[in-house]
Amino acid sequence: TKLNVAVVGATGAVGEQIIGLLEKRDFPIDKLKLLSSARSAGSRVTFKGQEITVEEAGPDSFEGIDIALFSAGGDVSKELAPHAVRYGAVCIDNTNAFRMDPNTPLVVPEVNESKINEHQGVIANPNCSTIQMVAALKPLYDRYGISRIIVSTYQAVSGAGARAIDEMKRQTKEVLEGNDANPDILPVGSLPVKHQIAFNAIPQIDKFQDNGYTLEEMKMIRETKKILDDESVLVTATCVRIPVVYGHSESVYVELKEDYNMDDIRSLLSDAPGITLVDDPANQLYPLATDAAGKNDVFVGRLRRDLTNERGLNLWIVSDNLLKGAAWNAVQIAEIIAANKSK
Ligand code: 11C
Repeated sequence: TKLNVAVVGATGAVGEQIIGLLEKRDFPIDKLKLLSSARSAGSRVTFKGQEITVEEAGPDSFEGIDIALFSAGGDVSKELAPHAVRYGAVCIDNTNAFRMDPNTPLVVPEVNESKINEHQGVIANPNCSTIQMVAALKPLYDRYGISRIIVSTYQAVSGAGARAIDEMKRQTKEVLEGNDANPDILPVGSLPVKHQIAFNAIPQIDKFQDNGYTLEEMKMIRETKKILDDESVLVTATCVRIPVVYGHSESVYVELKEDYNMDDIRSLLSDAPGITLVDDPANQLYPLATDAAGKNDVFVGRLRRDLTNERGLNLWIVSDNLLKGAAWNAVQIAEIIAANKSK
């Protein structure tokens, strides 16, 4: 069966990757509809050798659409996803709009694929930094149980959108030429205070919440529990923006519920779908953002038993935030829906 697919936010950093993956994966598409804000409407995108004109998204853009992939910001999803559902489409939403809604499955196929079937029109794609962490930890969770996770992230600027990439490049040039960086976008476009990202590390991603954590940190905490379907897992996070273009890196301390064997951990990770183990310190091999960029997998390395806790394990988890962290996870879900429809 061939499906009619809509991409909302088609000209954004994630939208572009979604379109690229639909082509690369030869997704069974009958008609591809590309939608955006009024600002980007009218631009042309090439898909399988054909030019498609991007149209302005509105409540009536979804007639005949089977699957709608949203990545145009939470407000757009909140406004338009209900209309897409009204027209009978299944929405795969990349934003924060519906993730914690009890009626919306929050899906990472390697972790909880079966939740896809429980959707009531919308399936939420988790936050990028959450996806790569839970995908890597799932095999350990299944085998040993997890009592606690302490994560610190080193996140790429592309997570803040295409404009943030340009901003980092511009600032780098300015600073190298001896000028002021003149920060304009990061850490949060809509807040008045801006910080330099070139040659810097900013311990703020998204807005601060009343508890002193940022929204990005709270997303990692809440979404991890929902995806693992286990409120008892203790999670704390510190999220940091660094001057990398593609690929979020994470230092993760995980406390397992049972005594573990390191060789077993290695084979669990080696055998896990979507995970690539890169862990050979003798040859200085470990996951790097520059190697993960452009790839769909989650890369795991620097495995070592914690020196302060026998059941503690430290790892380094890296993945392309626009691919597994967003577009690839969404297209994976779309592929599963497409396969179910043609059964
Ligand atoms: C970042 N994680 O790196 C964010 C981007 O909730 O989907 C993704 C925001 C989201 O800035």
